[in-house]
Amino acid sequence: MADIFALDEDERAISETAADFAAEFLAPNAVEWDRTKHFPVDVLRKAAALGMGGIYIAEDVGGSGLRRVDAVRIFEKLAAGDPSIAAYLSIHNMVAWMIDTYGSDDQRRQWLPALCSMETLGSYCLTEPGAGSDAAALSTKAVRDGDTYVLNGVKQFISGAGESAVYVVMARTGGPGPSGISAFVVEKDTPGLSFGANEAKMGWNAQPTRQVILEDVTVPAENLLGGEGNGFRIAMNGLNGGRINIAACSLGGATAAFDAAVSYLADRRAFGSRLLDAQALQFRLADMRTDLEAARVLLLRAASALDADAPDKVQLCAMAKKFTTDVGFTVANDALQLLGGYGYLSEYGLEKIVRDLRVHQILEGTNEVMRIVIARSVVGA
Ligand code: FAD
Ligand code: 2MC
Repeated sequence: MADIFALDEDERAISETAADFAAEFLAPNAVEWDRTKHFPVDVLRKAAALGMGGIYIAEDVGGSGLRRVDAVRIFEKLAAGDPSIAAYLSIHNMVAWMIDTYGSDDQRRQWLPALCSMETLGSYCLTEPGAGSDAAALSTKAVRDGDTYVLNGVKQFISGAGESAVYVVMARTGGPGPSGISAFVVEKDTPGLSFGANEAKMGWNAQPTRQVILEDVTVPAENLLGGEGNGFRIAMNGLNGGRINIAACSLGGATAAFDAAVSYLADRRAFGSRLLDAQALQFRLADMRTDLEAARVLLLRAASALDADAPDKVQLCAMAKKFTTDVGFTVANDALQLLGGYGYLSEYGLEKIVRDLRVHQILEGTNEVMRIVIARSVVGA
């Protein structure tokens, strides 16, 4: 097995490309995009031109054909520039992967080239007002009518909604529970599809979050992905990769906050010396650095398990998501503390990172749900 900790020349080039992109196009604008709630689609398309619109999508439809270990390294680097934009890109990649993996050749050719170039953007629609953690209780309905399906329901908290052209929507075609759920591709211009207001949020302000409202939305039967009754499994398999990508976004954001704190402490003088010389603060930095490295190791372990389709991939992705997003938030919040009052000012960028990383403990499965997944693997349920 390849050593996931030793990067070869190609892997280093991929990682450096993402880091350079983040430094040039994301970091200088992140605070302003957060303040103005600007979703920079033009910059996303620039990332796509470098292959980041379809990182682990097959090359025949415009993807980059890379592995999950490459993807988490890319998302970590991008998030060091802006966690919110990196996280949207991760959701877009998850949507593209679901179509690539479960779609027919016709479906792949219909939607993936434009998704990979990010000429069109993708959104993932699982959560509903009445069904979040208990996703298999969703109530959006899809009823077969001749050569079409008619969808009715409301999806809640949908990232990219209103801007995306392609919505992968999980809806009920059968009885209660996971086996009654199917996945559909719904295009933005379909009559009956509308969007709620852009939610006012604590963080993730550089990407929109809206309800997706489906009122007698009629799609061709060919928009069904992977056959009736397979939607929940498709949604969950998408989320395994989504969870480690979000974790990578926490790692990148927290690493940027940590680096900023170290630089600040090296410059800041108090009580006759540099704050960086205070051993109490050095010990704090040592703990933060250790936690980040531990998170990185677990994340690469989970990504590698996903690449290998290992039997324990689901729980490893859940562990990496829980551990890394908790560590990421704590490290970013500690970094803010190390800047004293300046950490609290917007212009230093740290409070934005803390706000962005907070939601990673909630979405793509809350960290309580991650414990459910891990615990089931322990008790054998
Ligand atoms: P609930 O399920 O109501 O949970 C409330 C609390 O109870 C949580 O702390 C939860 O962990 C806890 N809890 C629930 N059940 C249990 C249990 N059995 N044991 C212990 N604790 C439990 N969804 C999408 O489908 N697509 C998106 O693009 C998307 N983007 C999002 C963007 C943002 C900014 C946000 C905030 C959310 C987004 N979501 C998206 C939704 C997100 O996945 C859900 O918010 C999340 O899964 C939790 O669901 P909920 O909010 O309904 O909370
Ligand atoms: N990977 C692959 N398959 C999975 C899976 C996973 N991660 N999780 C469940 N499955 C399969 C499972 O193996 C089972 O298959 P089978 O019928 O062949 O045995 C089937 O799916 C049903 O699973 P469960 O019996 O475990 O279903 P249950 O209703 O108990 O729920 C739970 C499981 C709680 C883990 C699931 O509902 C869940 O993950 N909830 C959280 C929802 C979530 O993550 N939402 C995120 C929305 S997206 C978002 O936030 C964004 C920002 C994009």
